Formats: sequence, C-alpha cells, structure tokens
Amino acid sequence: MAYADYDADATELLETYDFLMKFIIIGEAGTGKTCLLHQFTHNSFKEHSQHTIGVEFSSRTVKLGEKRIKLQLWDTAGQERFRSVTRSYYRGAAGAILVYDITSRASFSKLSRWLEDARALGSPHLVTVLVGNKSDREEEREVEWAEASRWAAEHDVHFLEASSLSGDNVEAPFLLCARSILLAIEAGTLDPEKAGSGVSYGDRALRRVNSSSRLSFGSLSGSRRKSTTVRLKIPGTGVRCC
Ligand SMILES: Nc1nc2c(ncn2[C@@H]2O[C@H](COP(=O)(O)OP(=O)(O)OP(=O)(O)O)[C@@H](O)[C@H]2O)c(=O)[nH]1
Ligand SMILES: [Mg+2]
Repeated sequence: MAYADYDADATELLETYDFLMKFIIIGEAGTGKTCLLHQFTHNSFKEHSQHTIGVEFSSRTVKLGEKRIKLQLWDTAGQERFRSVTRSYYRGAAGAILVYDITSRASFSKLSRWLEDARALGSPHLVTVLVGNKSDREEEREVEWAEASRWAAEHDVHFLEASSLSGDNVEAPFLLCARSILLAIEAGTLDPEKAGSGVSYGDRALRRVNSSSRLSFGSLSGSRRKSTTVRLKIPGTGVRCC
C-alpha cells in the first residue's frame, strides 16, 4: 500500500469509534520513540525530550475510510533497567511500532530482540511497523534504507523512515499499522471479541450491532483532533514516574 494514500487531514477527534486498538512503541533508548509519538498526537516536535521512565500512555482517534479507530498508545522506555516493567505492557498488543535511529547502527542491531519480545507477548496477530527515525540527519546516516528494508522483509514487518523533528512520515506508521489490523478483521483472521486480540469494538460499532445485529459503518462528521497523555507510576522502581 502506498503511504501517499493516507490523508493526514482525515484524522479526527471523534466521540465514538468503531474499534479500539492497543499499540506499543518499542526500541532502543534515544531512538526518538517519545518524540515520534508526541509528533503524532500533538503535531509538534517535543523539545528537550528526556528518557522515558517506565511507560507513558496516550491516545488518538484516527479515521480510515468510514471507520473510526481509537489508538491506545503505550510509549515504553528503551533503557535496559526498565525492560521487565515495559514488557508487562506488551501483553495483548495488536500493533507494534518498532523504532531505530538511522544514525545509530547499534540501535538497528538490537531490533531482533525487541521484535522477539513483542511477538512473544503481544497478540498472536501482532502487526509490526519498523520505523527508521531521524531521517532528517542524512549526513550522519549509519543504516542504509535498503538494508533496513531487507531486514523488514526477512522479518515480515512493514518498514518506512520518518523524522519526528520535521514531521515527515510520522502519521504513516500508525495508520499503516491500524489499516493492516483492520484488514485482518475484515478478512476474518482477527476476531476483536477474542481475549488478547488487542482490539475491541467501540461504542459506535456496538450500537450498530445492537440495532441491526450486523456491523456496518456509515459516515459522521467531526474535525477536531484530541489526544490524551497519562503518566504512570512504576511499581517496584522507587521512581515516581514522569
Ligand atoms: N534530529 C532528530 N532528533 C530526534 C528525532 N527524534 C528524536 N530526536 C532526538 O533524539 C533524542 C531522544 O528522543 P526520545 O524521543 O526521548 O527517545 P526515546 O526513544 O523515547 O528514548 P527512551 O525514552 O529513553 O527510550 C532527543 O534528544 C530528541 O530531541 C528526529 O526525528 N530527528
Ligand atoms: Mg521515550
């Protein structure tokens, strides 16, 4: 699917939604996960971003065709000392945004481990999108696009490069991930009613089920974007989070 198919303006705040999907954002520390998410939810670059302590939660509702999808976004810390805490948030994730830094070969070399963990703990139908972040720093590039693209194909994940700084391609990984999950639902390979699928029906879909005993999706107007961010206290770390 061409990323150009996505229309950023089609992303809206909506009171109701058809599906709720759980996403995790994972990858080495400093790759720009928090900045990527901040750009996606706030449409601006987060200056002076500090290491994430444990996990931070935010959400955004997007529109894909006639369907409204609320994304629950779990931004995890990349630092090793938080690994056991952050892994506990992988459970039942429907989508994973796996981030490396194109100027850091070290962050690329560790991708397999992140992917293994996500596949072991996430939904059996986990959809993963690999993001090579910091594409604005071309002169310092250590990982070529072709190499990352090959890695993605070998590991059966989607791939693109983005810049949280410029905003380039920041929406695409989230929309691509949601769209792949939606296609799996429509194809019948993913059942939102199954525990651990990482997806559930939203109130809009449920209302339609109740009124017609059959799902259908009509159009509804709405134009504001809403995002929420909640910071969490991490038990056992002695740290009051964020
Ligand atoms: N040039 C450039 N810098 C970026 C970009 N995204 C993030 N950064 C910088 O990279 C550093 C780390 O960004 P974060 O978003 O905090 O990294 P993180 O992956 O969340 O790190 P942890 O929370 O420790 O796992 C910060 O100094 C950001 O300003 C980008 O697209 N381009
Ligand atoms: Mg972070």
